[in-house]
Amino acid sequence: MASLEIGIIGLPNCGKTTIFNALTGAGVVVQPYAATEVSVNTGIAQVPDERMAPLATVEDSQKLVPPTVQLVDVAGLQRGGGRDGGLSGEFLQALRAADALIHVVRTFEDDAVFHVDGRIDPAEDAEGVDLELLFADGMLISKRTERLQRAVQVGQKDAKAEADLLAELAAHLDGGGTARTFAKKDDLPAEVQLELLTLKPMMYVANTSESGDPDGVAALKTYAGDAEVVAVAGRFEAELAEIEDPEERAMFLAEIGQEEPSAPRVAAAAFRMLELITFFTAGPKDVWAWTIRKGSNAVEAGGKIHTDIARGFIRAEVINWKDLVDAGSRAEATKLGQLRVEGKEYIVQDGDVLNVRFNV
Ligand SMILES: Nc1nc2c(ncn2[C@@H]2O[C@H](COP(=O)(O)OP(=O)(O)O)[C@@H](O)[C@H]2O)c(=O)[nH]1
Ligand SMILES: [Mg+2]
Repeated sequence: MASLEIGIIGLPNCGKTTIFNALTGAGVVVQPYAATEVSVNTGIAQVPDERMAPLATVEDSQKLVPPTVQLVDVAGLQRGGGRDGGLSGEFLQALRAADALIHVVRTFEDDAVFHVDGRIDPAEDAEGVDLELLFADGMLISKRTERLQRAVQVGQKDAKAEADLLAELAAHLDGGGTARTFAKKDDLPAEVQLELLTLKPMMYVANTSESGDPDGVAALKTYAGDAEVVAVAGRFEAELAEIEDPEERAMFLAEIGQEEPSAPRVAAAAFRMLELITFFTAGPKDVWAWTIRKGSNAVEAGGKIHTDIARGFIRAEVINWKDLVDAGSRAEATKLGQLRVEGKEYIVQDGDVLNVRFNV
């Protein structure tokens, strides 16, 4: 899997760029009364993993290489946009390229920050944006159905089957469902699957004031149902991201009673929604964290490190990171019988440390 790309969406002024800055430390200028023109900021967020430092100690590693995700701050979503002629092509293009979406919802109160409806209502705001995504998908389906008509009329079976499936999906969306909850989603043509916005995994970030806005966050959680909701004090954390000195950062965080920045919590939730797990490779040079789909086998994991490794795979030595840290060294872990030898079919587990043997 190439670098994972997560699109950040939400109403104008809900704090997308601020959250983007908090997560990437990119220091992109926020515009207080943001215009709605499309603009796309792209940044790389490192995903800190607290298991890496103890591993580095055991292996005497010089360097930590955490996984990264690519974040894209996508402005330009307007409520009603889907109904009056559709959301802009550029906006949709940026969204459709994303592997998953983070939907930012404002819970913070601040009279100085304009809200399109002049009130704070997280559940209703979230629903408004989610409806736009549904409208965009509805448009996509009707355009595609239209293009299929000729083929259907001349009796092409495949076209008929697809048109029927699209009609079922359209009815499902009309009933308030998303493409994610459409039972036959896997039967849709691959290019349709890639373009449907409500098929993408989505999580919510509540952009809170420093007090945490418990009521607003609770309302959003009720609306979100099974979807992940992570609360982030956006403006505070965007300022935090600009502080270099670790001690000063810790003091700043303590002010709002938080131990660490939100980035790891957002990342962990994103990994859960994408069904990703992390495995490690560790040696004297460095400790690397790698992300793969849950259920991947040892060869696929090897291929993540290098295609040669997948091609020439012989076997993998595997140990759980905690067992290795507790044993204190690889030699000690081997004595304790904790270092296992696994073959190609081994399903890699979250937290595994892998040492892959391969032919070149
Ligand atoms: N009080 C407060 N203001 C915020 C917070 N997050 C963002 N803002 C302000 O809201 C305005 C819009 O934020 P921005 O990130 O540009 O929103 P976007 O249009 O969704 O990208 C800016 O003036 C931000 O400083 C927050 O957590 N608290
Ligand atoms: Mg913005």
